[in-house]
Amino acid sequence: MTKASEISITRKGAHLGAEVSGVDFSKPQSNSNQHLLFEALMENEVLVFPEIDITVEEQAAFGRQFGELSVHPFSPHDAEMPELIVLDNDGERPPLATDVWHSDETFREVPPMGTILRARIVPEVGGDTVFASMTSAFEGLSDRWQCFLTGLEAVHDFKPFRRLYSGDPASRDKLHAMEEQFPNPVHPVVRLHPVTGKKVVFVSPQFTQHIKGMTEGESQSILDMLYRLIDVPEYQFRVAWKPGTMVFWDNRSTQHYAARDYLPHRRRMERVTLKGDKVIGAADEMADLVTASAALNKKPEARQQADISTYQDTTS
Ligand SMILES: O=C(O)CCC(=O)C(=O)O
Ligand SMILES: [Fe+2]
Repeated sequence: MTKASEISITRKGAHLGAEVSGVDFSKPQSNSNQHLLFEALMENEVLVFPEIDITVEEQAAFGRQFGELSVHPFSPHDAEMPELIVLDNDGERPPLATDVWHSDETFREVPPMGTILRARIVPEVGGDTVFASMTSAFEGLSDRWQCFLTGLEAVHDFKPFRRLYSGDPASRDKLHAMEEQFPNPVHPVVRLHPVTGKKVVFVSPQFTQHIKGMTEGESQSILDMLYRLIDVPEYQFRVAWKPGTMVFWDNRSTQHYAARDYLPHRRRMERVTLKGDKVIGAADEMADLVTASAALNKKPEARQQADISTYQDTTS
């Protein structure tokens, strides 16, 4: 257990997941508490704050201390606070597709860095959310698979949200507009975590369409093999929500699945999402090393220029 000032962090899952207590959400976190929580998120990938009594404004203010909040382009959002997503489901209003493994919004060129979700109304049984460490999934692969996957790229798509625009011509026009606004991004299959430097499997059944440069059969076989890793119980951590439980997850290193086993009962969750950074592939890191080492073999005046451009490439 880590303790600093009044905050304590207790690891709960073997590969990911920790419980955090002692955070005062009624005021901004001190620099040292912010640092402690951020480090805890990087180390544990999923932080659970059990049964806290805060408003959505306090939840949003807490999130803003770790980055800018984003507005989801498809999910209906709150009129007063567009960064807030309310997931209020029951038998009449079932969830759209949160019971498919995913990292949030990888249909964006720059997907979120993290998500903060808080339970308001929970069913008596069911409605758990399962998280998987994609860092552990990568680490569990053999060297041969790790090498083979590094450098592959996959096309992502806002697949489940397409069904919101079925039907009349006006909806189809809107869909085309969304396709123009959110063209399918290409992300590395193995992502380099921008903070920890760890490698992460970054494909999901929810948003990944195909692996580039392969036949459909080849792409699907590899994706199926990678999706099976998400199902490995050892890589998972399960959250059983109580009213007030809040979870902050690192969206770059984990995936999640919201069990749909509580319908027709009601479950209401409130979410804010933090903007992320451009996805860097593990192969890009290797390419940078190759560029840097090539630069060292150049004549001195050329070396200086090459060093500067290498630096700019990695920080832009
Ligand atoms: O309802 C949940 O537990 C998770 C829903 C979800 O996928 C999300 O908020 O990103
Ligand atoms: Fe999600």
